Amino acid sequence: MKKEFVTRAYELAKEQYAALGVNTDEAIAKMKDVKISLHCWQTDDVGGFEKPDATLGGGGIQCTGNYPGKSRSIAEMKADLEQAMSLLPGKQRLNLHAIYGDFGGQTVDRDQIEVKHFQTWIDWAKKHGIGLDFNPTCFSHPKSDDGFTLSSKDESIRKFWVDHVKRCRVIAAEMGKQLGTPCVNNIWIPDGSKDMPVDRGGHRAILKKSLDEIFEITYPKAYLKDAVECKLFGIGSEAMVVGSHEFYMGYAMKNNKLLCLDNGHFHPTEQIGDKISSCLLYVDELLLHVTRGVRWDSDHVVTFNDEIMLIAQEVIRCNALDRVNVGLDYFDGSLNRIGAYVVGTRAAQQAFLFALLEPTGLIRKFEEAGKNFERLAYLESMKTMLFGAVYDKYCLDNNVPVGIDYIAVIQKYEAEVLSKR
Ligand code: RNT
Ligand code: ZN
Repeated sequence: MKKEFVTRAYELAKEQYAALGVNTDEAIAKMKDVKISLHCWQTDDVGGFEKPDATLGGGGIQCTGNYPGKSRSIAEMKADLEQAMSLLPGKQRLNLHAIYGDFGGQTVDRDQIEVKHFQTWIDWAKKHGIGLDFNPTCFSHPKSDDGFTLSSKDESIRKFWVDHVKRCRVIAAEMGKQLGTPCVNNIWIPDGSKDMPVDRGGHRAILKKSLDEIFEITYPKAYLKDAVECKLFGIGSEAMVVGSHEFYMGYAMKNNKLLCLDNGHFHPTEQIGDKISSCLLYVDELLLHVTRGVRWDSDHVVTFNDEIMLIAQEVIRCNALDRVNVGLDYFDGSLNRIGAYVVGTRAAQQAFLFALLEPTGLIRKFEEAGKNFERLAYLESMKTMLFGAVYDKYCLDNNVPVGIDYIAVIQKYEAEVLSKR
């Protein structure tokens, strides 16, 4: 898109927002604090680079679609991430799962992973000036096949996963230390039961015990932030998920951990945007897993929809950008995967920029005066303001393609790189 066109449209938008007391330049400047953590697993449908190859399974999560071009090695994954990041304004972070270590063709079981297996990732992140986040991988493994990991009644299995997660914390803390920005290590486990269990309590007590063991060692918060992720149900764990919302909300509050809210993990009409202001009263920080569930936790590519808008609005309205860590968590194998990153990340960024452009103080006055029509009219009118021109200016300022211009770049990468895989 022509630079001159973007600038002209922005001038109009700036005037339009200024009439409501909103400073668009300030909103754009504030976007430097919106650092979205890109989930590496969209490049390869959560496959990982272990030997022997793990295939996504045993976790109640599923990636559908077989669009060609998924990454098959760390080199390809890095190239894909660099391509995606080159099309995104601002700085992102990278969120790694433990199955993406640089294992050099060796078989390294999950309870054996070490910092050295992730040093090349740390160096890569350093080179790009980005932070890393991390996740234990407690699925896609023979020891997760019976559906229980940290809450398993089989002591050897439980111990194996406790060891894995402990090692992940060592690695994550080292990532944070070397990169000078805390690494969020997020624990999600698949544990649950397809049909009605009679010992929900037993498994939850075991999970609590495992977490207590895992967190025995403390690391400086400047290096490591521990998060725990709840879920309502998964495929094969429809009747009970051990790590439910109440379980982790309680655990995070009591032990001052980050609570991870994934917007695919609740009843379809529940809004995690509504939960943010409550949770922030009781925990220091949150981790958000931003996704798009269609009828279930289907992990579709994020779009600029009401759900994501409410999430971003509540973070901004609560003035909590510095207490909310934002990561993406979707995996769709049915479309160009680089495109999936760019569409989803841009949508999440747009939600934050949109929220930063809200004249919240003005609307709150209507609310407090009981003027509900005026409040609704303002909220609706915000949707048709010249918002796109402000996001375009943000892209222009960051020297990345504006509007639809990134599509051609991705098509070229597909023709030259992805289609040859
Ligand atoms: C699964 C959780 C979890 C995973 C990733 C791959 O339902 O959302 O966060 O998606 O760990
Ligand atoms: Zn998640």
